[in-house]
Amino acid sequence: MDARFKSRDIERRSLDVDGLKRSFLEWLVYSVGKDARAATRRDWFHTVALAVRDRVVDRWMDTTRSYYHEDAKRVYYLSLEFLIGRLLTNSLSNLGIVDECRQALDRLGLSMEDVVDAEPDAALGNGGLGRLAACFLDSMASQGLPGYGYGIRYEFGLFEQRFENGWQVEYPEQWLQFGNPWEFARPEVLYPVQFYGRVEEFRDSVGERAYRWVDADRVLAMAYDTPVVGFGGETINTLRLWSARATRDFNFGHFNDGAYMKAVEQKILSENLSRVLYPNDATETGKELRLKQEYFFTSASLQDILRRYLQHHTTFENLPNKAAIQLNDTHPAIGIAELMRLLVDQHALRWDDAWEITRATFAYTNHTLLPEALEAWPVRMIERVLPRHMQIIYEINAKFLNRTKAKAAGDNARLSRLSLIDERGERRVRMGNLAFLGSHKVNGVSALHTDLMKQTVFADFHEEFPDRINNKTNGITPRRWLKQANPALSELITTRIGEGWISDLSQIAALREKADDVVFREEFRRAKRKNKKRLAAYIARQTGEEVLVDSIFDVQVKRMHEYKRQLLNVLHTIALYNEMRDNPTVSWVPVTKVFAGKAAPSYHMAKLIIKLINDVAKVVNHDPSVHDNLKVVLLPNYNVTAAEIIIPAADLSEQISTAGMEASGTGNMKLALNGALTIGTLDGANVEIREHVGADNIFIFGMTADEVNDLRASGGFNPREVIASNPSLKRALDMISTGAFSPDDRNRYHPIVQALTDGGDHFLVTADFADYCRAQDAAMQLYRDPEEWTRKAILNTANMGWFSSDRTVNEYAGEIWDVHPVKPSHDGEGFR
Ligand code: GPW
Repeated sequence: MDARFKSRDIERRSLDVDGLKRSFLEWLVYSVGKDARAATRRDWFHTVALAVRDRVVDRWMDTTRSYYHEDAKRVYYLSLEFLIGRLLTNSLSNLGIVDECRQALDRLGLSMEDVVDAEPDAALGNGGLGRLAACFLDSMASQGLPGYGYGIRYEFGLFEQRFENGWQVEYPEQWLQFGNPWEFARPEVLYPVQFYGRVEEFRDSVGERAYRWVDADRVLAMAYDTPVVGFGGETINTLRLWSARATRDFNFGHFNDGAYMKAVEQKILSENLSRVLYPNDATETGKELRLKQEYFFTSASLQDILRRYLQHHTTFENLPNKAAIQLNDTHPAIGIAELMRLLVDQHALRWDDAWEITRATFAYTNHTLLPEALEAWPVRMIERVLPRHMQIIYEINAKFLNRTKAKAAGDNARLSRLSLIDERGERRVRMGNLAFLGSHKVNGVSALHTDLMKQTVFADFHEEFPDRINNKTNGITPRRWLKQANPALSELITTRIGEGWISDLSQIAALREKADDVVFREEFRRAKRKNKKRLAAYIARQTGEEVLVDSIFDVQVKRMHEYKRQLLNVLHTIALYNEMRDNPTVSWVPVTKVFAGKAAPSYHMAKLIIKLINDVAKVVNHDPSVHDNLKVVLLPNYNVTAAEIIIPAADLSEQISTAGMEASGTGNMKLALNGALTIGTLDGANVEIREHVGADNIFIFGMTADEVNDLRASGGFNPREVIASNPSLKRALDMISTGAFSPDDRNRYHPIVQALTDGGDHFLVTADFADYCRAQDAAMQLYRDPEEWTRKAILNTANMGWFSSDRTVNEYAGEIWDVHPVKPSHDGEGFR
C-alpha cells in the first residue's frame, strides 16, 4: 500500500436521509443482489445493516488505530457468553441516526419496524452472565475505554423454545442461516490450538529442564470481528469471536477413498468446537467438549493478546501494564495455566517471573455460590485433553501449598480446602481456586454476594489474601434498556430533564421532584399504558390470550430454576385464583401474571414447572367465574428481543429467589429502571435496590440470607407443618397433587409436591409463602390508588441511576484494570 495514502482520502459515508437512502438502494442492488420489487423484509434488513455498518467502519479503524498508536492499556473481557441480541436499533441509536434511517426507509415505502423485526436475535448466551457481558461492551465503548470482548462464534446459539402441549421443546437456533451482516470474517487471523498428545521433557540451551507438548491434535481458531458502537459513535470497540477450522494438513495426505472420507470426518469433528452453546445456566455438566471449548477460545484469545502486545514490546515484564484480562466466571480460567505455558514453554521465561506477570494480568469475577455451578474438571480428563496444563496446575498448587504449609503448620483440613485439587472421590481441579490464585483481584457481583463469598466458598482464600476479594455490583446499560426498549418513557424523561441521563444515568435523579407533579404522573402512566398495549398485542400474537391492559402486569422473566422460585409465584397464583372464585362479588384488582424463561434441556424439574404454569394457565384463563380478573401467560422463547417488549410494560417485578442464592440479578435492575415496583427477597442486588429506591417503594418479604443459613444449620424445617397451618397453601398444593390442573395425568406433579413436602423444601418455598402473599396483597391494594402507585414507580426510575453498567465498568476500570479512556482521532490523518 502506498504510504502516502491517508484515510481522509476515503469519502466518508454521509449520515443524512438522502445519503442513507442512496446507500440502501446501492447495497440492495450491488451486494444483496435484488431489485426493490423482489426484495423481502430480510433483504431489506441485510441492506440496511450493511449500509449502517459502512458508517461504523471508518470510526472503528480510527479507534483501533488510536489504541495502537498510544499503546494504550487494553482490557480483554473473556467470556463464553455474549448475549447481545439484535444490533440494528442499537447501532442506529448509538450513532444518533434512528430518525434519519426511519425517514430514508419511509421514502422507500418501508416500515422501520418491519426491517428491525427481520433481524435474528444473537443469543450467544444463556442468561444474566451473558447479558452482563453485552452490557459491559456497550458501557466500555460508550465511555471510550479500550475494551475487547473475546468469545466463541457459536453456529447455534441458545435453543429456540416452543411449547408443545404445554411442554418445552427445544429447536436449533440458526441465527447464521442467512448470513450475519455485522461481522467481518478475518481468515488471516488464525491461531493453532492443540489437544491431547503428551509432554516431552528436554534440556534447553542453557541446560535447564524444559517441556514441550507433542503429538497433539491441532485445530485452528479463526477470528470474526463485530464492531461495538459506543453511544455517540466516537468509540467503536471490537468483539472478536473465534470459529473452529480444521487444519489444512489434517489427514488430507493419503490419496485414497478411505483416508479422504476419514479426513472429512475429522474436519467436521474438529469444527464441532464452535458448533453450539451449552444450554446450562448456572449448572455444570462436565462434558469434554465443553472443556475443549473453554480452552479453545481462551488459548486463541491469549495468543492474540500476546501478538498485539509484542507489536510494541520485546519482553514481557510490561504485560500487566498493557493488558488486563477479566475472567467472566471460571469458564476461561484455564487461561491462567495457558498464559504460564506460553510464557514459560514458548517464550522461555522463568517460572516465578511468569507467575508474577500472570497474576498481575488476570482478574476473576465470580457469579455464583451454588455448588452445582462451581466448575471442577476431573484430573483424568485434563491430563488427557491438556496434559501440559495439568502439569502446570500441579506445579502452581505445589508451590502455593508449600508456602502455606510453612506458615500454618498442621492444619491439614485447611490445606486440603485450599488445594487446587479436590481429593474427595474422583480427583478434580477446582477451577474457582485456580482462578482465585492466578488473579490479583477477585470480585463478586453484589454487596451481599461478595460478603457471602468471603464467608463461604472463598473463606480460606480470603483469610490468606485479605485484599483480593472486592465487590462490583452489576449494572445494565441505559441505552438498550431504557432509551431503545422504552422510547415512550425515554422521550418523556428527555423532555423534562434533557438527554444527559443517556450517558450519565445518575442525572435521572432529577426526576425525583417530578414524582409529586400530577401532570408528569399522568404522562408517566400514559407511557406505561402504551407499553402495556404493545405487550398485550405481543401476548395475543404469541399465545392467543387476551389480557386486560388495566390489570397489574405482574412479571417474572428469567431462566427457569428452582432457586429463582417460579413455583412460589405459581402457588400464589393458584391461591389468588381460589380467593377470586370464593368471593366473586368482591371488586378484585385484575392481575395478569406474565412468565417467560427457558429451562436447561436436561433440567427435568424446571421443565415440569413450565408444564405446570401452562396447565394452570389453561384452567385459570378459561374459568368464567374469575371474570377475567386473573390471567396467566407463559411467553415462549424468552430472549433479549422479548425482554425489550416485556420489561417496559411491567408494573410489578418478581425477584423472589431464596435469599443467599441469586448472586445479583440484573433483570431486577431493568424492571425497576422502567418503573416497575419490585416484590422481592433481600437477595443479590435487591438489597442495594432497596437502599436506592427506598424501603417504602419496594415490597420486601421473606427470610433473609442469615435466617436461611441459620435454619439450614439447625437441620432445616418441616414443610408439612407449615402447609398444615396455612389453609390457602394447603389447598393450592392439594389441587396440584390431586390433578386439578392435570386431569389427563393426575400424578404428573408428584415430583413437585414431593420436593415441597417430604423432600424438605430445599428452596424454602413453603416457608416464605405466607409473607409473600402478604406482600402481594400490599401491592394489589396500592394498585387501587393509581396516583400513589405512579409516584412510587417514578421514584423507582429516578433512583436507579447508580445501577448503570457505566458505573460498574468505571469501578472495574479504576480498581481492577487501571485502564483509561482514549479519545480516538477522527481527523482522517491517522498518526505519524
Ligand atoms: F453459574 N449467572 C448466569 F455463575 O447467568 F456461572 N449464568 C451462570 O452460569 C452463572 C451465573 C454462573 C448469573 C447469576 O445467576 C446472576 O445472579 C447474576 O446477576 C448474573 O450471572 C450476572 O452476574
